[in-house]
Order: sequence, then structure tokens, then C-alpha cells
Amino acid sequence: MARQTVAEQFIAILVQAGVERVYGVVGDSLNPITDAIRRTDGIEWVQVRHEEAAAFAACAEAQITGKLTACAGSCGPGNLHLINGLYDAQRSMAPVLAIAAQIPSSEIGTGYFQETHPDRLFTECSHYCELIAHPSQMPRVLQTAIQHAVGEGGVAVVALPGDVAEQPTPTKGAELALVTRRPAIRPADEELDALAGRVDAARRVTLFCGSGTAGAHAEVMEFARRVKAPVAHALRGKEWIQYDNPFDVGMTGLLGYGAAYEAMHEADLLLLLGTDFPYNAFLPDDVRIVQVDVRPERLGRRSKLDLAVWGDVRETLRALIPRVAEKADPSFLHGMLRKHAEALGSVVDAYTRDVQDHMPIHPEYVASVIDEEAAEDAVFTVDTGMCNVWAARYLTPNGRRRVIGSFTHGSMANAMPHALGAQCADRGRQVVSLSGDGGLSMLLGDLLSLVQHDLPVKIVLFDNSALGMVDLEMMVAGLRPHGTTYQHTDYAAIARAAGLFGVRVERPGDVRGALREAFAHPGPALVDVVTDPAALSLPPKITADQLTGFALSASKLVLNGGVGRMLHMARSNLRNIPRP
Ligand SMILES: Cc1ncc(C[n+]2csc(CCOP(=O)(O)OP(=O)(O)O)c2C)c(N)n1
Repeated sequence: MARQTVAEQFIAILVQAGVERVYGVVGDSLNPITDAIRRTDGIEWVQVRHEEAAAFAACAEAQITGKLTACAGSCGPGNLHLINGLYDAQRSMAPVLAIAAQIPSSEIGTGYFQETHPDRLFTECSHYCELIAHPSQMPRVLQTAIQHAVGEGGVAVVALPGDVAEQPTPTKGAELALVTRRPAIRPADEELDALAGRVDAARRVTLFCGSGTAGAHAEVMEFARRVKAPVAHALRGKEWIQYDNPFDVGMTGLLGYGAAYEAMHEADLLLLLGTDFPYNAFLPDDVRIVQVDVRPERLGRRSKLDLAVWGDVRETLRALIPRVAEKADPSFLHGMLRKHAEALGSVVDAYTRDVQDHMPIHPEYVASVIDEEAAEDAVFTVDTGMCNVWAARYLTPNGRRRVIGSFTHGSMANAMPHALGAQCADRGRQVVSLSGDGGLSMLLGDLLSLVQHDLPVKIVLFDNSALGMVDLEMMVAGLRPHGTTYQHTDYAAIARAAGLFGVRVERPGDVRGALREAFAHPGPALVDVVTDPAALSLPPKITADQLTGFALSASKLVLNGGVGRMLHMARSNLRNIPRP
């Protein structure tokens, strides 16, 4: 029997590692890989139009399934296009293996046609990035790559020259003992005792939760109940922690709302749980801070810590809860819950004013209708830009819905290709892309991929003919907006021409019906909602000299706007509190 080629062994190992699909664009040096995929059961080639979309799609699929996914590009420009989506995956800790096909191995270093050096180019956006220069490096290099992506959470890149991929492997692809899951990390007893001592000594404890609280909802709630702590969150913590949360005091940061800022500043002990929240101007500098994170390099890089705890949030809290004494005095918690409901109550007016008749359509109204009409287990993907604001304030998490965005890398154009990958992972689940017109138009070609693969993604386009977020930044910095407008474009017509269901909505009264129609449509659909580019206002107390771009100096809430169903949640959390 003929020996396996490197490409065949490569793909067989990906199947063993649980990879179900590889997103990408074909090209000569990649041909042995795509051909091996074609001949292998259990793995599928998902052809896209732009490799950046392939990397975003893989990134979203990995975040939905928690499993390794893959993307691929041909040599030179082909794999270079992957780079932005790979940064996104790396920074979201999404396990993605990227196959960067390379020029013929004999030509490397000669300035050959399409020559780049993927093993140098992708080092910054990966945990592992190596060239397979000889078949004998297989299967060890691939195994090492997979274990970096899965074990460390993020990207591994393997550069593979087409000629090497075609050669027979020296070793038959034996079953490998691959790492497919990360271990639970429990801090040492000494750290847990020190942490319990800090918690017991504090009178006012606040928890600030990030994406590291995924899977730890029950533990966070039990701990908060025991120590009577308000629970604040960062944007990436929202989907994991805000639902069924009687201790919720909202979100801090540029898009923040509610009493999160106060609760974090008025505490005498702040616990940062699984968050690498970057804007340290929102973190207090005169409060004792303990940080718990699974990645030790993150500990203390945003604020000075009194205690650094290396561990999973879930494992840490499980071990901590029996060690801390239950606190008797709920007055700090109750005070913060009241402040939270008051803070939400005062901004809600901004949203309700005439919004259902407002022309052009108010984007907050669109977001609130999406929240009401979308399925209880929908996946929302969110474009960088103002859609982040609408998602943060209007999407109601419930523990089953997911919200995926480029929340750490902050790239535009992510939502539609993220939706593509999320939908591939589960064709039966509703996937709704909240897209900006700037973002969508950047990778517009991949609308065609939705049609080609009959992926029933629903795109809701916030079509303000502007780079709205940048308009706001310029305004905040005291600059005259420049280079931020687009000509009006009928994206619904483009969608229809591409083979999607497309509808353009210009009147607020038509929003709900159009969304219902699109959500009920069996295939891909785009609702092009013409929205008001000047929708958001800055709160009156913010002045331009308080802010330099995104570096906030003195204030706590940057953007004014409504908060959707959160007011209701905040008020219902108050019901159990005895009146003062
Ligand atoms: C790839 C990339 N280019 C530029 C930026 C800077 N940027 C951030 S938000 C934004 C505007 C986004 O516009 P749009 O998608 O139309 O959404 P809107 O904010 O108008 O809702 C820009 C240019 C970025 N984050 N990523």
C-alpha cells in the first residue's frame, strides 16, 4: 500500500483532533491539502471569498464549540490575508490552526514569486508558528501546533511548502495522544488562604467579571451571595454573568451603564475575575485589588494588585467559598443595587423619546426589536463600531444566547464572517449578525459564501452611511469629523442580486415586520435598516478635554443612551431588598 503523504497525514491528524472543517481559498501550494480534505471523511473544505473571512469564521466556530478549528491560505498573499482574523482568534483565545501554504522549499530565500515568510509573519498573532521543511518533522510539528492552540487557547500556524506536502511521510500516521481540552487550574492552598483572609477582612467586596467567568455562573452567584457583593462586568463577561444575577450592577468601561463604576470604586476589596479589561482609567487606584486569571502573564498588568491568584475562576471560587465567612451586612450590596436601578432609570428616557417614530430610524430601537424578536438560543455576532454599543446595551443574555465580537482585537468587518463560522457549527441555530455598513462593505464578497453554502445567517445592517464610531471619537476629541461618510447604498438590492433575501427599511414602523420576515426566511437574509448617523449623544457632564480619544481621564459613563430590558431586571432585583 502506498505510504501516506504529508498532506494526508496532516488532515488525518486534524480529524483526530476534532477539526470538522477548514475555511479558506485554494491555491497551488495548498492543493495537496485541499485534495486530502476532499478525500477524507469527517472534514469539510469551506470555500470563502477572502481569507480574512476564513480566519474570522474559524475563530467564531471555535468560540461556539470550544473545539479546535482550522483555516488555510495559499502561499504569499493567500495566507497573508488570514492575518487580521488570526489576530482576532489569538486575542479571543479561540483555538484555531492556520495552514499557511509555502512556496517550493527549494526556492525559500531567493525572492521567488509570491515569497513571504509565514513562520516570521504570524509569530505575533500565534502561540506557535513553524515551517515544516522536511517530511520527518511530521507528525510532531503538527501535534505541537495543535497542543499550543488547544492548551494555550489561541492560534497555531504551520507553514507547509506544497512540495513537502506531497511527499510520503516517514512514519505512518499512528493514532496520536492529542490534548483536546484544557485542564482546570486550581490555585495553591497558600494563595487560597491568603485570598480568603483578604475577603474576610473586607467590609465591602465587589466582583468585576470578564470572559474568564464562562462556565462559572453558579460559583460567582454563590460567592456573591456569601459575601454580599455587587457583581459588575466587562463587555466580554456580559453573556456569562449578567443573566439570573440578583447582584448585577451593570457594565463599566466606555460603553458602560449602571452602577458598576461606583461599586468598583466604593468597595474596599475589588476582585477582578477572569478579566483583562484594558482601560485602567476605569479601575480604582485606592482600593485593594485581587485578580484571578488562568493566564499568569495577565495578573497585575492593568492595575497594581494586592494579591495575584493564578487559577480558573470556577476552580478558584469552588475552593474559596468554603474558606470564607458569610458576611452579615448587606447594606453595601443593597445600596449599589438601588444606585444601579436609579442610574438605568435616568437614562431610559433618552431611548424612549419618540424613538418609534424617529426618522431616520434610531439604531437603539432596531437593537431593542432584535433583542425581542431573536431566538432564546440565538448567536449574535457584533461588528466593531457602534454595534458594540447596541449589543452591550440591548441584547439580553440568558445563558443560552451567545454574543461574539472582536472585543479584544477590535477589528471591523468581523460580524458577518463570524456569523458564517457560527452558522457552519450549527445550521439549525439562529445566527444574527449586527453589522455596520463600514464593516459589512469591507468583506462584502463573502455575502456570496453565505449563498453558496446556503447558510441561513440573518444580517441586520445598521446602515448609517458613516463610520459612526469614528465620528464620535473625532467629536469627543474636539476634531471636525473628516473621512467618515459614505454615499447612500442600497445593500438590500446588493443582497438580492447576490441571492440573499434582502429588504430595505426606512420607516421605524417597518422594522419589526422586516426582521420577522428575515428571521423566518429559510436561507440567508439581509435587512438593510437606514439608521440615524447622529444617534448617540455624549452625556452633558463629559467635556472634550476629559477625553483623549479613548483614554478616559475623569468620568465614568461616556455614552448616553437607553438600556433596553436591563431596567426591568434591575428593578426586579430590588424587589427582595427591604426598604431602608
Ligand atoms: C479593520 C479596521 N479598520 C479601522 C478601524 C477603526 N474603526 C473602528 S470603528 C470604525 C467605524 C465602523 O463603521 P461602521 O462599520 O459603519 O459602523 P458604525 O460605527 O457606523 O455603526 C472604524 C473605522 C478598525 N477598528 N478596524
